[in-house]
Amino acid sequence: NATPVRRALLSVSDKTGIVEFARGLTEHGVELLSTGGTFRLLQENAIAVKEVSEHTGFPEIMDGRVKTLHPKIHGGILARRGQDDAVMAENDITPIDMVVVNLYPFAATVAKPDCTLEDAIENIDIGGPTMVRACAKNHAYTTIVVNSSDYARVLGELAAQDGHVSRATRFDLAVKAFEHTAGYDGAIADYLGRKVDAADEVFPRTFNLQLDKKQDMRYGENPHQQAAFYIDPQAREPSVATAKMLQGKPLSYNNVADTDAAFECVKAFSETACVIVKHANPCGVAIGATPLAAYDKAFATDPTSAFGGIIAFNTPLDAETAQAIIDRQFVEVIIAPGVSDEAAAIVANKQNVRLLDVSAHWPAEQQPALDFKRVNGGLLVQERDDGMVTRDELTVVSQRAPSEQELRDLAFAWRVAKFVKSNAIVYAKEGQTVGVGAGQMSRVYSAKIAGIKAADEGLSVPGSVMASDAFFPFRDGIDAAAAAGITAVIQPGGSMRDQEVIDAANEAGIAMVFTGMRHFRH
Ligand code: 93A
Repeated sequence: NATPVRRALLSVSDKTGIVEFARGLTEHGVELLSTGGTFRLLQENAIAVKEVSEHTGFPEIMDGRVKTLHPKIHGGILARRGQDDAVMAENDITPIDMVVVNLYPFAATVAKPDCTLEDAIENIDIGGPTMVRACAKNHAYTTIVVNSSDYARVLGELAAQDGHVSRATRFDLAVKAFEHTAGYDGAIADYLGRKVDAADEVFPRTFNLQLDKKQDMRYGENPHQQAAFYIDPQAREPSVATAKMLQGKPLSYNNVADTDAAFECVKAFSETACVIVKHANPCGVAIGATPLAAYDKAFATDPTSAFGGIIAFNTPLDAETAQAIIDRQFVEVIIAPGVSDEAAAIVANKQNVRLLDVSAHWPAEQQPALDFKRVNGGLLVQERDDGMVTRDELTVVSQRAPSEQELRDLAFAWRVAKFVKSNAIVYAKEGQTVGVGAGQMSRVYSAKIAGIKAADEGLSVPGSVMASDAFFPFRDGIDAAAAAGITAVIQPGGSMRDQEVIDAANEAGIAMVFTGMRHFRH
């Protein structure tokens, strides 16, 4: 095992807890070296400390750009104890057994709206990461501490192990140290990458995703695939990533994916709404006067698929709704912005149900976000589909204009269609999905499926409206809708054969509006 910690170098930007930690170190007989600001703080607190410049015999120069970059520092950190002793003695290098460093606050600096390129550059720490990496590399002999949350653990070990830090802890801290510097360089590359040709390049040249592991999973999409869930540590929007789990088995891979689909969809509504998702698609969506009314209607769309589904609300879960769900169906996940105590107690009768509360981040404030799609060997990156047309942006293209009720249903169906996998067809009536056709390779089949589902569940299609996530390439989709009794259609328009499609609508007395915006979702 390594020698006891005799000398430590402390150089921190974030000075949280450093005084107490330094004092603790001196109580174990550790000699302290420190840089300008850290040195002064320790001195003010009557802690025995020596300035790095005194140790090296070389002053801190260039406004601090060169303070610890010296062979007496790096030799002291990197020396292999036993093996390099002679060369150390020859060059008057004494060992440094512990390095306590956190870096210039680059991310916080560039997050400030008035940050200039010069500010950013000055906040690129060079000496800090150099020491961190040197010390982490030499963890067989040395201890690197980059996070104030580890101070107590280190002092605890010194106390328990007669001034030593265990090999396991030194190794663990070294891993954390490299994670720290990797994240740091990632943030710099990200920031500078965005500056390059910023005028015509929206996306940076390289992507550095720093994600923190939230949980390991028993398995992935299938039992033979291992999996874990990583989240963006900056995420503030209410989501499956920021949700608080109130009860239930750990979320599975498919649970997370489906909960995301359900909750992102229900967030799109300003009215009280409920979304039930199965296999990444909404199988029932409804708005209602109460959460229970919305749930009843959403469930009625497709009770068969709702079995084992994920249920999302955009209002707190109340007792009557919780009771209705538990009495009626097998449910994997319920997610809502708040859960009443009574509702929580009711769900507690089914311990396997995963109950997620997103109220900590509610109301939903949409942040600009990116979407990623993996392809073999790469990643497709795009802005999230945050587009949504308003009523005034709709163009009536049919002879008959939609009625007020039809317009409301068209707006509702359009909102749902955005969250259904393409080709997406949604039949809706009075704030309720009547049939959903998802993920078909041809639009006309999605339309047929929406109709079949409605018929199978005993819902009558006549009088419903239809939304299509992209334009109809041919009139057959409209003909099928007309045969089913659809009275109004919302779609982006923009097909070569738009006129043929409009003619089909007019022949059937269908009102049709164009959105001018499509919502593919694959
Ligand atoms: O400007 S630096 O890249 N040059 C250095 O030689 C150096 N050594 C330590 N920045 C350097 N540091 C950083 O100074 C540390 O990483 C730490 O964040 C900060 C502590 O400075 P002070 O003790 O003066 O507050």
